Amino acid sequence: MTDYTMYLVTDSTMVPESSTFLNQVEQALDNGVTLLQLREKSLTTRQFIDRAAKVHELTKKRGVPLIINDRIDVALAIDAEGVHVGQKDMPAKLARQLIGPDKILGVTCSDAGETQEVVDEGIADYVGLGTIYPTQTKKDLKEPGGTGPLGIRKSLHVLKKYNDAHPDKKIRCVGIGGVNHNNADKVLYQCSIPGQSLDGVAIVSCIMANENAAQATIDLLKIIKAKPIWANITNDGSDDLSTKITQLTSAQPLVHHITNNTVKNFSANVTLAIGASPIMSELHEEYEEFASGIPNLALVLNVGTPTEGLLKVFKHAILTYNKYGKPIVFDPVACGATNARLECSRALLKTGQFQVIKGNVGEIMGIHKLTSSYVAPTENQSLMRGVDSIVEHTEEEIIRVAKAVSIDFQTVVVVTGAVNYVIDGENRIAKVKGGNPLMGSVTGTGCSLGSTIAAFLGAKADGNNGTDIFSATVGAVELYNKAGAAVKAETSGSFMISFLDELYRFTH
Ligand code: 3NM
Repeated sequence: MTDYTMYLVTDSTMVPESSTFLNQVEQALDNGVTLLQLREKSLTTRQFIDRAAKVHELTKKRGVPLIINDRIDVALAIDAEGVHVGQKDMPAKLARQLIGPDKILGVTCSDAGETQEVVDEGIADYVGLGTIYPTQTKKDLKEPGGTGPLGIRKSLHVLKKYNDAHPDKKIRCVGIGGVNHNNADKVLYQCSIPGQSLDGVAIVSCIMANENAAQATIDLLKIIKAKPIWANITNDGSDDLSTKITQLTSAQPLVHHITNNTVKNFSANVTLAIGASPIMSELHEEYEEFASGIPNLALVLNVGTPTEGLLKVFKHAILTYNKYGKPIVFDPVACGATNARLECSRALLKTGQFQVIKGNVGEIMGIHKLTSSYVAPTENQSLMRGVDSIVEHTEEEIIRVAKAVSIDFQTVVVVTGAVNYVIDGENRIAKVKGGNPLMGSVTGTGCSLGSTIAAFLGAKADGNNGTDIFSATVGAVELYNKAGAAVKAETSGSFMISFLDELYRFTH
C-alpha cells in the first residue's frame, strides 16, 4: 500500500547554490520521504523526460513511488508509478483512462466542492488538500491566504462519507501548502475529524530549498511522527475542587492577558484574588521570553475590543504559546454580533490551537458557524430559528452546539449563563450552577472567568506534562460560581467588591 506520510513535491527553481536538484532529491529519498512527485513547470518535454528518467532511477532503487505532475505523456514514457493532476490540468477521468487502472492517480482539491467531485467520480487514489497556509511556492491559488485546518476538515467530511461507504477503495489524502517544520505536527493534529485524518503531508520548499536537505527530511519526519506538545492531554480528572484550589495556590500561576480595555482592571484583580498573578502585555516581542521561560503560565485571549494591530499581536501570541505547549483560553467576545467579529475569530482559530473556548450562548452559537460540518439553515429554518432565539435556546440545543464546537476544534468548551456547561467532546459534560444574577450588572464578570480558567490551567499545564484540561476548567467554573453565589450584596457596586472578597476567601 502506498505510504503518504511524507510526500515530497519537487521544484527545481529553489535548489540552493550549494546543491543540485538531483542531490536534493537523493538526500530526501535517503532520509525518509515516502512518495515523490516530480513537478516541473518550465522544462521542455525532452528535458522533462530526461529528468524524470534520472529521478525514476533514484526512486526505484529505494522503492519509493514516483508521481509525475500534470504530464501524462511523460509519466507513460518513463513508466512512472503515478500521475497527479490539478484542477486546470487534464480531467481526472481522462487521465485515468490513459494511465490505466493500476497506476496511482492524485487530484488537487482546494475546497469541499472539488473534493466532492473527485469522490463522485471515485477514480482517484488520493487527493492533495490545500492550500493550508500561505505559500511562496505556488502562485495562482484559489485561496492564497490558505484555508487553514478548518478548510481541510470540510474536505475530510466529504472524504469520510465516501470512505465509510467504500472501505475497500478508500481515497487517501495529504495536506499541502505552507507545511514546514514549525507546523507539520499541528497540521496533522488539526486537519482531522473523528474517523478521518490526513494520511500525510506534502511539502516543497522546506526540503527542496533547504541547504541541508538530508537533515531537513530527518527533522520533518520526526515532527510528523510526534504529537504537538499541547496534545499531551490526560483524562484523569478525579481531583475534587479543594485539591484543585490547593494546586492553584501552591503553583501561583501567571496569567498573561491580552484582553479588552473594559475589563483589564477587574480581570487583574480577580486573578490576584485567587492567588495567581496577572500580567497584561500587548508587546509581542516579549512573548517568546514568557512562554519559553516562565513555568505555570497560561494566556487569556479576549477579543472584546479588537483592532487591526491587536489581531497581529493575538496571532503572534497563539503561535508562541502553541510552540511551548502553554495553554490558551479563547474568549470570542460578541463574535455573533457582526460578520467582522466572526471573521476575526475565524482568523485566530485558523492560526493555532486553543485549549478552552469560553463564551455565552450567543458567542458559542457564533463559533459553531465556523465549524467544518456547519450547514447554514435554509430561509424557512432561519425564520423559525429567529423566533426560537427570542424564546431562548433549549439545553439540548446548547449542548449539541457546544459539542460540535468542542469536537471540531478539539478543545474544551465553556458555555456561560444561569447554568454553565463545560463540554469536552462527545462524552464529558459538567453542568455548573450557582453564580449570581448581579454578575450581569458588573462588567468583566464573564471575561474574568476566562482569567480564572487560565489560572487553573496554568497551575496544572506546563509544557509537556499531560493535563486534564476539562477537569481543571470545571474546577475554575465551580470556584467562580460558588464565590458568586456566596455574595450577599444587593447592588452591583457592592457585589463587585464582595465578589473579589469571596474569591479571595475560597482560595486563601
Ligand atoms: N499545490 P510549499 S500549494 C504544489 O494548494 C502546491 O494545491 C498547492 O509548497 C495547493 O510546501 C503547493 O513550499 C506548493 O508551501 C506547496
